[in-house]
Amino acid sequence: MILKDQNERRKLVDTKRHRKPRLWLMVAMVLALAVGGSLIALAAPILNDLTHPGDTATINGAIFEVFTPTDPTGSGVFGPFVRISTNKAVEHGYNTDWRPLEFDENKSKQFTRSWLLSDIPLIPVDYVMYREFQLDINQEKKYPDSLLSLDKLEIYITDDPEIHGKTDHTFSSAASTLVYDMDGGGDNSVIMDYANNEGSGKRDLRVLVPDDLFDRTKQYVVLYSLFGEENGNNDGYEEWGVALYPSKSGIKFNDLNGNGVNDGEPGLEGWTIYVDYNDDGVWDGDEPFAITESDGSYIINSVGAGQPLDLPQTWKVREVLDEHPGWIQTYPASGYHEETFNWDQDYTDNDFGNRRLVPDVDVTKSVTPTVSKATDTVTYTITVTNTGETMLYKDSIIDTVLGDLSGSFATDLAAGASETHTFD
Ligand SMILES: [Ca+2]
Ligand SMILES: [Ca+2]
Ligand SMILES: [Ca+2]
Ligand SMILES: [Ca+2]
Repeated sequence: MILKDQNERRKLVDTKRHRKPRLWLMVAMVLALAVGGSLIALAAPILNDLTHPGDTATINGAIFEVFTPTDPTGSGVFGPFVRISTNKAVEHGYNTDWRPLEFDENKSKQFTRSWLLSDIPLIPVDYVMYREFQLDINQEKKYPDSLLSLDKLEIYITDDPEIHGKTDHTFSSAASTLVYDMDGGGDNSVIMDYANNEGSGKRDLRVLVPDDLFDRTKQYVVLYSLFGEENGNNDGYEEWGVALYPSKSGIKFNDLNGNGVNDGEPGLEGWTIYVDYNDDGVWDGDEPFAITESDGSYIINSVGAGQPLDLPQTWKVREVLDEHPGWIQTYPASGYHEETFNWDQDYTDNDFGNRRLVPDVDVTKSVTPTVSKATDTVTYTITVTNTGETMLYKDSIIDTVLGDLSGSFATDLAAGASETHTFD
């Protein structure tokens, strides 16, 4: 009973403790309204309260989410690319290979370095692709010191891994393009609480930036962030990076001879292959996928992204067959590949074979009586049989004597079925 009481009390304390930032948000909103009605442009930033598990905010098109993964920390799971570590209340920095570093970044190449766009995970949300960035914060445990604000987040692309000379929204050393700015649609801050996922390496926030903002001809991503203007930085570093998700790849082949084996047959382009997280046989909007290339190859990156589960996990990989009527799958025999996915692994040779069903038709015509004179009435019998493997869709049925008979026949004729009509 005592234990229960303690738990109850802790819950109460937690509830109380977490209520405060919500009030702040309301105050900020009231302030914003008040300022909006006056002529003085003294706008405080919009405070986005992301202090509770499950909190999300969409800021200038990017999705910010409180993130409390349970995976183990360290290499092989998380790839850091900029660590900001000072004891200053306000701290900032960006990733580059250039030394000396300009702001408050950790100088180790293990933690602050250039990062390829191709190594930023691509994940779907409602079938739209986003680039996923993750943030690990470290603060004092005790509220309100556990709170930290993220006040600036700017993401650039460039071809220079040693870019430097940061000024207002640009760099002096090399060309760059601003892809995303958290303050681009108005001044915003995100308030986070370290207590949600305590510990170094335990990430606290993930940010999803629409992939179509990124110019894929540029190689490197540069992420600049600033913390502590609203809720000051204290104990411990802040670090941005990416989860090292597993990938899945294979070839989709046109199994021309239908033997379920790839005999060097041509690839099939434009087919969707996906990881069926919920095993319902349907490609859902949050399930990672790839479209096969002209040679039939595909690679699904970021398997496991968006899932609250730690890896390893076992999931089935399927193709979307119903986007291709008239085709059947010949490989794998089960209809899917089943794979146990673990961090930072590439799973290959998950091939799919398909064959186009062969269409064929047979039409017969007979007449009674077989011998007649000009004034006799004769009856013609016409039979259409689907002798192919796939459904037939009627275009037209025209007889040289009887004319257009299309209206007498049904629109569809299943494989193996036949339809007979008589005409006088
Ligand atoms: Ca801001
Ligand atoms: Ca800190
Ligand atoms: Ca074959
Ligand atoms: Ca599914």
